Amino acid sequence: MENLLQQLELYKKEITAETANTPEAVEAFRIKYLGTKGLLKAVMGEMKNVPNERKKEFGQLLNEFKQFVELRYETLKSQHSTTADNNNEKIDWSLPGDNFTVGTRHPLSMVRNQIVSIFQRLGFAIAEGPEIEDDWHNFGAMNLPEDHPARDMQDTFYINQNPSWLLRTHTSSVQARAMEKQKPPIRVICPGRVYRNETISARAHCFFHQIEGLYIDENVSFADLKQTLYFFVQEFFGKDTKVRFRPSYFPFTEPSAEMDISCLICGGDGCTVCKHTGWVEILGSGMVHPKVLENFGIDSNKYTGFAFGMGVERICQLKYRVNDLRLYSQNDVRFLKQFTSVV
Ligand code: 2NL
Repeated sequence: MENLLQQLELYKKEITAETANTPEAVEAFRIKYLGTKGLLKAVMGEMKNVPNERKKEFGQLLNEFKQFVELRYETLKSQHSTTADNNNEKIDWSLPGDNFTVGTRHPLSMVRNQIVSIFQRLGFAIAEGPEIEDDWHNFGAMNLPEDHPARDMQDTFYINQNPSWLLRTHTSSVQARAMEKQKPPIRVICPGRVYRNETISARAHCFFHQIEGLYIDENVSFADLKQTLYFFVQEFFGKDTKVRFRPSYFPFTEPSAEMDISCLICGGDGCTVCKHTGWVEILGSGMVHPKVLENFGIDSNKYTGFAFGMGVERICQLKYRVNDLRLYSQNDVRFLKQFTSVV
């Protein structure tokens, strides 16, 4: 028994001499002395060899030894551990928390939401569709002939694995699907991303955002088209904004017209944005071509309709004077945080 006492003293010296100065060494210390196969377990096991009359005395000694080892371990751990809660470092729980920043809506989303909600107030319902389309919904149904240049590989992204699929080049494909599903009256507004095979520059991008509208019913006239788009301009750009329509051409509408608004920047006096004309183009429109209606089994003698399409980037550029299309998709926070979102 005196042997064991001596042994304990030697162990204490050894343990005091231990200098674990990395978190790994502290863990090795724990395993060596406090682990399930460690020294403390072995020493405690000696209790069974202690005669009954000395059990109390040895029990106390071994307990002290245990506390000694555990204290040494805690000391080493607090000196060399990596985790904050093991440090003796005091935490002031009353300090105010870190602020977290709330993001803002993307300028294109804000402008899209504003435009869409104006048309919703006129009774247009939002319609969406796939970005990967087939030739029929994107081109064929829209009265684009087989040899139309827009169908060219140079202008449209076709899917390699199956070239009868493509990335939609306008959101007209969504309206095509609406005409397929519904009978007139149809009144839909279709916001979405569209793709064109363009070299990326300040003025062109391989994808952009469009909003197209379609209204088909009995007795829908060109006057309805003009009044609807005029209302939109007054709501979006303000009551002082003037509009003008110029004849144009699209394969899917006849007659077709482009709409200009009086230049927001110079008020019509002439500046670089309006190229000194006082007017800027904002959308294309027209009466839905009878062939397009008949493609969906809509009787073009009974029903007429108007349609229009605008580029969200273009409208956003006019509203916020963004002069480089690439800014919209670079996700530079210095750009994005300049727009405080309300919608
Ligand atoms: C533009 C011109 C336009 C349409 C889009 C359309 C859709 C159907 C039927 C007929 Cl389903 N037309 N859409 C019509 C005229 C112009 O977009 O410059 N967009 C950026």
